[in-house]
Amino acid sequence: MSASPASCDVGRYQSLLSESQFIACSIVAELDDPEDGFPCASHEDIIGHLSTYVAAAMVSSFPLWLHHLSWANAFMQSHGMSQREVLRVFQVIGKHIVGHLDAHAYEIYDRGMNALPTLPLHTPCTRKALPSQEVVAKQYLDAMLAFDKPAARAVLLSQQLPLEDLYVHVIGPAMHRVGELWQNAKINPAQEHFCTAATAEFMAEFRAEIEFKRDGRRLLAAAIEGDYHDLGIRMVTDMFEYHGWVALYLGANVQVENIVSVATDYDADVVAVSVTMTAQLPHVCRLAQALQTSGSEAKLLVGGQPMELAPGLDRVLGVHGTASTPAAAVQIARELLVAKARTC
Ligand code: B12
Repeated sequence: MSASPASCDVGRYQSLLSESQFIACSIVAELDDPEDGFPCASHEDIIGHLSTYVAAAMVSSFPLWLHHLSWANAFMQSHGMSQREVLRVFQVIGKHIVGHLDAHAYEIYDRGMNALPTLPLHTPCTRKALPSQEVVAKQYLDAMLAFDKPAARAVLLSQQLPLEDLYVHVIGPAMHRVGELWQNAKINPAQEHFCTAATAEFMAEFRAEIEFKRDGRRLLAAAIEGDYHDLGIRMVTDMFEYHGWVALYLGANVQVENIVSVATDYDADVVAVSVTMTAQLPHVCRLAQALQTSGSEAKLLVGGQPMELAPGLDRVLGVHGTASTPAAAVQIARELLVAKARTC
């Protein structure tokens, strides 16, 4: 099983990417016009919209762009902007980028603009606990939002669930719900930070219980450059270790060049990379290309939110496989290695 060559073309958007700081300044200046009386949009926010748009266009994915617009619409309105103001932000962005895009890329932007006024303000969380675990996930969430760490820990321990179930059906849905509450301004960032920190601590505690029966297969795991979300890839790594793999875990925001050099030096069988923010997809594309030219024989698995939102993205990015749960990731890795052994 070999990866198809990437069909994402990072170079095509280079002018937009390299000039995005400058373009964002012009957009912020236009939105900030005092005569307009319009609330200020931050430079950081505009860069976020621009880089997400470029990434979605680069992989020709309207669903990824629509998802971002939907997220931004809900986020901006729950933080005090009107629908008219949200529309204006994206109109001004469109005006400043149109000269940098070909017709196909601009069509994706334009379709999004047409859809924007019709997007629902509440997009329910897609990551649901199994009905049997819903109560547990809710109890865990409530304890964490109340900053009650002992109660949250007790909820997790009370069920004696297998690690995969605990991760996928309790902790995962609870963290996705934390994101939804933050997005809709229902909790403050400190609560979100506490939930993440406490969850990471619990996961470290459970990991210490894993009985290692190592069989020599080697995993290298990281969250891609620019991406600070690392709980998901930590779960994936734990599951590989649970199944006997030796894992080298590099954490969040790891530069493409470093992933490639460690994959070669460490002689990884599989490189597992997480991407949560669509804006970081160009780095995944660069990684797939760099790994291929490095001579490393490692298979590249990529997972995370955009991979779930846009089926087939693994082929566009030129990676070997994707999965939405840790156990499925281990299974795919096994299959990739079996297929590799057959072709050797
Ligand atoms: C905690 C959190 C943070 C923390 C992360 C800390 C950490 N150490 O991870 C911090 C505060 C740093 C953060 C920052 C930001 N965040 Co944040 N964050 C979250 C939150 C609430 C939880 C993430 C999480 O742990 N999820 C639980 C894990 C288990 O789920 P998962 O990642 O989906 O992983 C599963 C699968 O995808 C899969 N998987 C994952 N990786 C891999 C890899 C492989 C190889 C495979 C096979 C499978 C696989 O397996 C996992 C288990 O099933 C999410 C909400 C959400 N929907 O996830 C928002 C969320 C992702 N963040 C969001 C945003 C906007 C941001 C910021 C831009 C906010 C800001 N303005 O600063 C920044 C971006 C920073 C960056 N550049 O990365 C948005 C993204 C919106 C969008 N447009 O998509 C979300 C969705 C919140 C929301 N609803 O608005 N965030």
